[in-house]
Amino acid sequence: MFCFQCQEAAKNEGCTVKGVCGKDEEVAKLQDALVYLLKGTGFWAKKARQYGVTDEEVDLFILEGLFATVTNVNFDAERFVEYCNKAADLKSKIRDKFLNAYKQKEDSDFSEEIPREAAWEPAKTKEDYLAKAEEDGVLAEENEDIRSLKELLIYGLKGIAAYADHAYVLNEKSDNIFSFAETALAETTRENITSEELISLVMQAGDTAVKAMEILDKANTGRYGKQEITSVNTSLKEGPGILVSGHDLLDLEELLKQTEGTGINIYTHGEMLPANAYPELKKFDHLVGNFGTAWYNQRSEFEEFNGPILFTTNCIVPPKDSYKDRIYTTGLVGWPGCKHIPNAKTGEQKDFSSLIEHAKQLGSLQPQENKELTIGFAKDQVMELADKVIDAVKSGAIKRFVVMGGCDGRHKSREYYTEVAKDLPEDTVILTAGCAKYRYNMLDLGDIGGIPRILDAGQCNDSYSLAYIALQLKDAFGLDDINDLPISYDIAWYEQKAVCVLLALLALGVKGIRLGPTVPAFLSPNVVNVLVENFGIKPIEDPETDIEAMMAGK
Ligand code: FSO
Ligand code: SF4
Repeated sequence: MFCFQCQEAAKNEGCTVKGVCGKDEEVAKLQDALVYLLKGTGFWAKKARQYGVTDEEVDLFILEGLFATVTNVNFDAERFVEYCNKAADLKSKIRDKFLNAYKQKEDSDFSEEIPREAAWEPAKTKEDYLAKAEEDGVLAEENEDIRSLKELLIYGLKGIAAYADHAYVLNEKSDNIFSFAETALAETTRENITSEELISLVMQAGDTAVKAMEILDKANTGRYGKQEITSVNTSLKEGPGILVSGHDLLDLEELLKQTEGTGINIYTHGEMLPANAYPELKKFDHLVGNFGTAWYNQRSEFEEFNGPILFTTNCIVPPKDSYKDRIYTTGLVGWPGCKHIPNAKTGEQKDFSSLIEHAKQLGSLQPQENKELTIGFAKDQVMELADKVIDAVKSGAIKRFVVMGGCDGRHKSREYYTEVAKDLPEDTVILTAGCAKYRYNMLDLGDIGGIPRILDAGQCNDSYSLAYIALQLKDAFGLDDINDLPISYDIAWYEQKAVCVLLALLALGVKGIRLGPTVPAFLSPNVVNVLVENFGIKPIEDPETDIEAMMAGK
């Protein structure tokens, strides 16, 4: 196998025998085969669009297929065989629609050369998919820079797909996103594509990432209201409980409805924490708080939580036998041997009854001493404080904002982010989103004139809020350039949604981002140079050096 899509790629080069995440060779190859089929599907879907033909089943499956291959989402080989089969069927479906439309319009059969991804007719067996991945995996592209740019594009697209899929289940969609995903996939099949063309596509991916986060924000706030400043309980209470992880607010909402009046308490974990700040979710009294921290701590935290655990999206890590029977997956998540709750029919809710029965059987959790965490500083809430924030900047009470959003992860080097948070001068405010916050959100950093020194906007997709706040401040201060604001970016990345967020920030014109804890293994030295020269991206150094530089606006 070969995979280098996340920050924890072995030796910061690539996983070759087994993934650090737990992905085995078979699943890695099936994921490669799926992406290969999606590229072929994208080729035909792009052609069809040129003839006015679209197919929403195809558009949606492209998002779902890409999302399923994000790090830590799905480890179940059988599910990937099913996804590959579906991709092959939909590829044929959209191809046939295009061929018909072409013939009708051109009065002849389509006879142009087609790329191998579009031409492949799999035998629809696991063996065939594995053989294809062996012959045509990531390393099949020999030019290191082209490979690097293609993968940067595909990984950004995986993040876009995840956010667009979350929006879709909440009835928000964008044809521009479908169309861009198909174009980008199709373009990666071109043998003669140049670096310049790929860089242009990567920039367009950044614009599309902004759009994806924007529609997801609209979907979330439209259905659940604007996040409110909320003090969240972070300890266990008497009574049975279910822990909900991942990012899918609709799954959480349906589970809350189905557990109302049962005596079962619902807790969030990891990236589900911000759910506690949405009025239409916090109105459920039995949403009692958040338990645990970032995704990689689940192997110890889930042992402590004696109830069922529902994974709605990433990040699942290899479960221990001590709690494996309490793990339930849903949506695109999968782990072999763990119970999976299937999608509902259109217009119906998912059936969580097995999970609910399991919680009742397991009985009460072990109560703990209460601790609180303050969240809910997404764009609308911060804008309500805008006057206060602007005054504090003008008076010099706030010298600088430091955006420390992104992901948390296993590496010890991520202690850097705790140290930076602790050592930043007291006239700084940290803006955060994503699971990166768990490195410092329990620190008591106080406030500046009532403005907390850590403002948590929510999930990683709520980085949109952080960009929005920056753009509003730019206008409020009458500046021409977002980079003239007293804001530094010290971003932590782990998986492909963070790649999407990074591309979004670049598309918004943000320069001088620090990216850590390591520079992505999939970026070739030449591609790193392009990012350094055009956007001033830099690696992190030590906390002291970086704090000094950031305070000097560098
Ligand atoms: Fe991070 Fe990833 Fe969002 Fe996590 S982008 S690692 S649990 O998925 O979620 O902040
Ligand atoms: Fe390795 Fe990351 Fe790929 Fe998993 S997703 S196999 S840890 S590079």
